[in-house]
Amino acid sequence: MTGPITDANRSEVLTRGFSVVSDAIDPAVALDWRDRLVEQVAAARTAMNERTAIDDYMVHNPMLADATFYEVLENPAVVACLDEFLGDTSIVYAFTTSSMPAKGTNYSARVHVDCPRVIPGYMTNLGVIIALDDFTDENGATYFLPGSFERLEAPTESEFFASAERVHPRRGDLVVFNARTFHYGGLNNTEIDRHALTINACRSYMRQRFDYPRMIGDAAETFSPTLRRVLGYDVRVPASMDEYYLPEAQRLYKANRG
Ligand SMILES: O=C(O)CCC(=O)C(=O)O
Repeated sequence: MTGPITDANRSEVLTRGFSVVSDAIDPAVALDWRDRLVEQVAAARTAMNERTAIDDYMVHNPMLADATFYEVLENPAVVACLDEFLGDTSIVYAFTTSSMPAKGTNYSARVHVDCPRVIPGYMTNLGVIIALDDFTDENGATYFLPGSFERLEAPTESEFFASAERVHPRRGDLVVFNARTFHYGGLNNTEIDRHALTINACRSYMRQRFDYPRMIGDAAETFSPTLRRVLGYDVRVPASMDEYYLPEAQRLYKANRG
């Protein structure tokens, strides 16, 4: 196993549902991603309409408008988390950022999970929050309810807040969590927006929120094998018998993908 994940991280994710992986991304790189995200949030807000308003301060698929964000999806520390908890064939279900506006919050400010199913003893989805700012109680550090990932019923707000803990990653740290863990985005009481990138990863045989191979198309010809894997290029489904009988090297759903 490469990457900054420690035994403590592993054990916390498996028993409590979440953990902060420290020093995962070079803070200078995270700062560059932050600057780029600020531009995307501004552009998304300018283009906002009735249907997209629910996602205010949360940008879907930032790599489509700025290819730099593909780096996030193949970052070794991020991929190490996916490999660790979902196996080395796992893929990205969604790549959606989360910014807490100054003196405000976003759609994540509700008791919620990022995965609809519970299979006891088996994680289907992993959340990775990449902190682009230091999270503090003042700027909206996320709340998590320890050990809640096998509950079927959502806790009430009062039950949630009685036992929830806040996470305080620094810029470049990751918050890694079983996506079934109940959590809540905080309120930013400062004058400065707090930014983060969020990835939800799933098992190789599950469907993604977006059909990335169809969305991205031939541009992926030059992508690394890791980037192609996480985007789902190795688990595409044939649309004709010719595609089904393609030679091994060109197979759409590669062998041993789960
Ligand atoms: O940005 C945050 O603090 C929370 C994000 C969140 O709740 C989510 O991605 O589901």
